[in-house]
Amino acid sequence: MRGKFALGLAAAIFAHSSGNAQEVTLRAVTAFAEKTTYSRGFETFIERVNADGKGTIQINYIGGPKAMPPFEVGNALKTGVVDIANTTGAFTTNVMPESDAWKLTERPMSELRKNGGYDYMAKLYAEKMNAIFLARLVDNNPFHLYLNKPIAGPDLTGLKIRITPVYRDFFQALGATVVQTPPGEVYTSLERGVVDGYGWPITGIFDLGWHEKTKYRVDPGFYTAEVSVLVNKTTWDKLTDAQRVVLTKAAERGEAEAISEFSAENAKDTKRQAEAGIQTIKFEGATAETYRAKAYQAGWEGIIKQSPSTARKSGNFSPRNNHTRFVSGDSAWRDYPNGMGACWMH
Ligand code: 173
Repeated sequence: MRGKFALGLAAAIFAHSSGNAQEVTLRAVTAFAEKTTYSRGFETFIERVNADGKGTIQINYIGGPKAMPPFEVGNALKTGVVDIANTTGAFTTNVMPESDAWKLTERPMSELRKNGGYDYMAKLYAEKMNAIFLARLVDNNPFHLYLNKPIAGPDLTGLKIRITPVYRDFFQALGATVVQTPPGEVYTSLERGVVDGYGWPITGIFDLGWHEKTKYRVDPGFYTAEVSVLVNKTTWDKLTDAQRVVLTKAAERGEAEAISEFSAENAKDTKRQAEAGIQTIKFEGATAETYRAKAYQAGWEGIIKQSPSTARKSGNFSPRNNHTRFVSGDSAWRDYPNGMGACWMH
C-alpha cells in the first residue's frame, strides 16, 4: 500500500508532460545571461536534447540571472529546485568550495577524463552538491585582468577590482582592493567608477557592453575558465537508461567541441578588443612568468584555505612542478600513487 502510494507520487512529479509517462521534462537554468558567450554552449546542448529526446526527455529552459541570481544556482541544483544547470565553479563555492579549483587545471578535459582528475571531481560533486558533473562546455579559455587605469607592472595597490572567487586571492596578492559582483553588475560598477577594473575571460566582454567602459587588458592571461552542465543527482538516478543516453550524447558532443570553439572565439575577441580601442598592457619575460606563477600560487593557497579541514599542502606551489598536493583522504586532490593529483593539474 505504502509502496504503491510512493510510486504513484513519483510518477506524478516526474512525468509531468502531456500525459506521456515515458517522457520527462527537466527544469534548467543558466548562471550567465541568456544568449551570451557562456550560455551559448548550454543552449546548443538543450536544443540537441530536445531534438533527440522527443518522447523521451525534454528540457524546459527557464532562463538566466533574471530567473535566478548566479550565486544561488548551486544550491538550487543541490536541493532540486532545478534539475539541470549551466554554471561555473566560482559561482558554487557556497555549496562546494573546491568547485572553484577547475580554474587551476592545465590539461584539457579529454585528458582529465582519462587520468582520474574528472572522476575525483565528479565524486566530490556527487557528495557535496548532489550533482552529476555532466559536461564541461568551456575549456581552453584564459582569464584576464581588465583595467581603466594604466599600471606599469604587476602591482594593483590602490585599485578597486571587481572579482568573483576566481580572482580573489590573486588580485589581493597583487595589492588590489576587491569587490565581488555577479556579471550583471559589472557594467554599472564600471560606469559609476565603483571599480577600476575587473576579472573576466578573454571572450565575452562585448555581450553586456563592457568594452564601452574598458581601456586596457593585461596580458598574459592566467588560469582557464570552466563552465559546465550539472544535473541534480536525485533526478539523474530516476532517469531511464534511454533518457540518460540522450543527455550524455549531447554532453559528450558539447564537451568535445569546446577546445576548438574557444580557440576560434579567443582569437576573434582578442582582435575585436583591439579594434574597439582596448589597449594591451603586456608583461613580458620574467615579469610575465612571475605574474602567472603568482596567480597559481595564490590560487592554490586559496583553494586549500577554503578546504582547511581536509586539505594539506606539501612541497611548494609552483604550477610547473609536482609538489602541489592535497594529501588527506577526502579533499579535492590526493597524492595518487602515480602522482595523479599533481599530474592532472599540471
Ligand atoms: O568573472 C566571472 O564572473 C567568473 O567567475 C567567470 C567564470 C567563468 C566564465 C566567465 C566568468
